[in-house]
Formats: sequence, C-alpha cells, structure tokens
Amino acid sequence: MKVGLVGYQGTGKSTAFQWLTGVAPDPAKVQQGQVGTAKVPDGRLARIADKFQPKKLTYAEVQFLDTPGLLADEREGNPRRLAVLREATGVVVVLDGFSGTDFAAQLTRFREELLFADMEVVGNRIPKVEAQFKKAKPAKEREADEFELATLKKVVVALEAGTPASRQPITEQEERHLRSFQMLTLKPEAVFVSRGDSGFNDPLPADLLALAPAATQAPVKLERELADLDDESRQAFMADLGLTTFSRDRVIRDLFYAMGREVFFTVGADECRSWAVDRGSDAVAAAGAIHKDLSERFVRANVIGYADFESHHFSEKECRLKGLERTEGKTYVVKDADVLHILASN
Ligand SMILES: Nc1nc2c(ncn2[C@@H]2O[C@H](COP(=O)(O)OP(=O)(O)OP(=O)(O)O)[C@@H](O)[C@H]2O)c(=O)[nH]1
Ligand SMILES: [Mg+2]
Repeated sequence: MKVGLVGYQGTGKSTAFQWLTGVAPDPAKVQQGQVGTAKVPDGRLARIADKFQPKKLTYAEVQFLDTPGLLADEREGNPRRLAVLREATGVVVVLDGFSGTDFAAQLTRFREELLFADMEVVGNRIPKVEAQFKKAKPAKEREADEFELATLKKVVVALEAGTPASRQPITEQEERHLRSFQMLTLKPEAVFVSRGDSGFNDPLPADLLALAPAATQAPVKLERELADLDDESRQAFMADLGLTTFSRDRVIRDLFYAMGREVFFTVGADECRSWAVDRGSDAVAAAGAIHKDLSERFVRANVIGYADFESHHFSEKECRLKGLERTEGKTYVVKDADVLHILASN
C-alpha cells in the first residue's frame, strides 16, 4: 500500500514524510514521488510478543509517497503535478496548520484540484471515443462505444458538479471503463493538519471536521526538533509546551485505518507478526497477504478473536480448551486483530 502525502506548496508534506518514515526528503526525487516506509505500531502485537518472546517480531508496514506541492495560483499545471498519485492507493491531504491559514478553505480548494484532475483525465477520453463513431463498425462494438461515451459524460458532469467519484453510483460495467483512469477522487482520503508550535492541543475547527470528520493533527516540526534533544531538555521543553506524548505512532495508525486497511496477527515462538489487509477481506485474501500459495491451497482458518486471546493470557491452548478457537472457511470476513492460523493443502 502506497499513500501519497499531498497538498499545496509548503504545507509541510516533506517535513511530515521525514517524521513518518525517517527518510530524509531528496528534492531530486520529489517529482517522481519519493517513497519511505513506516511500521504500523500496534500495542496489541507488542503485548502478544511480550508473552511469546518470539525470535522475530514483524509489524505491517505502510509506504508513504512525498509529492511535489501544488501551486495555488497556477492551477492549469496541477493535474500534471498530481499524476504521480495515480498509482497510490490513497491520499493524505496535508494542511498547513502553522502559518495561520483557514484549514477548511485549504481543504475545499484542494479537493477541487483533485476533481479538476479527474475531470481532465476522463474528459480527454471523450473526443477519442467520439472519433470512433466516424468508423464503420459492427453494431455490437458501436453499442460498447456508446456505453463508454455515456459513462464518461455522466462521470464528468458529476465531477463538474463537485461530486467525487467515490460518491457517484458507479455500476460494475461502468467501472470497467473507468478503472484505467485511476481516478484520484475514487481513492480513500485522510486529512492531516501539520500544527505549529502552539495550538496543537486545541480541537480542530468545526468547519474542517464537517468536511473531514476523521481529520487528525500533530505538531510535526516541533516533535522532530524535540526528538533531537537529550532526555532531560526534552522533558523540560515538553512540560513547558504542554506536550504530553509524541503523536507519530497514533498518526501512522490513524492514517493506516483511514485508508480502509486493518490487520490480523500470526503468532508463534519463531515469529509474531501483523499483516495488513483491506477492511472486509475474507480468509482467502488474508492467506494471500502471507503468500500467494497459501491462498491458492487454502483449506480453512483457525481463528481466535483478539479480545478472547488477551483475556486468556495469549494462550492458544487455553482458548482452544474454552472453545474460543473457531474453524472458518474461505468466506469468513476477517476482523481487525484476529489471530489466524491458515491451513493449506500440500
Ligand atoms: N513553524 C512551522 N514551520 C513548519 C512546520 N512544518 C513545516 N514548516 C516549514 O514550512 C516549510 C515547508 O515545509 P516542507 O515540509 O518542506 O513543505 P512541503 O509541503 O514539502 O513543501 P513543497 O514540497 O515545496 O510543496 C519549511 O520551511 C518548514 O520548515 C511547522 O509545523 N511549524
Ligand atoms: Mg516537499
């Protein structure tokens, strides 16, 4: 999963990228989108590992993509600047929360850029399909062209009216014609406010939350600077500033879940591990996250819910004795933090 950090120029994307991934932004790479990886912290997996003391402890990961900032006063070039995002699985809109701008207005404006970029990419296809009508073609193909054209026009009209593709009713048949555009307004969106040195404990303004109820914030630059201090000065500064904890772990988790992902766990003396899957994945997809072979030869999954596992001292044996380990088939929908054992045929 690759998540794009997006926004207007200078909103703090590269600072956030470094804070999230530990990778120093390289200005030479930003045009193509620089990639960095972060582990998804998980207190539940940490507690499991405390009990198991495995040889290896592995966290699911999320990749972040630092992208070039958009220009507020030169909007024609922005669709091209956004092209780097087409392959991303989701977008995090980074808002400048440190120089006193209106958060909600920034977000509204940025969402228009995404709509505009999608309008352009879908709209550009329309004359090409129309040109097909000049050629002699069998009725079946003509019908397919007509359907595609109607689909494209419908989507563009809705985008023009401000409806992102994710909120348009799109049938499966229509989706086949739209898939290749990798529309930006179809991707999951999270909103992150990079706060300055003050105000970071204030709740986000109501008008922003009305637009993005799950919006999250952190004083990114400040936390990066504090991290560089020795323990004693850091604690003194933190007390002074009213900063009680660092928010990086929480933010990574917020963004991970906002992208529609969740985790399941595999446990053992050799390795305890969290695996990322799309929310609502079935057991076969979960097996596939571990290994393609495992999904192809899937027989069944033994499942213990996390709450049961924790309340029974993270003991599979105890859970089994209490009948808390369930046997599930291919269509079982995995729940966040399920502990899975996948059984496959040879
Ligand atoms: N005061 C303050 N300044 C910040 C904060 N975050 C970033 N900045 C400053 O804002 C400027 C831009 O930060 P970047 O992280 O490079 O922003 P960007 O979004 O990557 O910018 P572009 O890549 O040019 O679009 C830098 O001078 C940062 O030092 C913050 O939390 N507080
Ligand atoms: Mg940058």
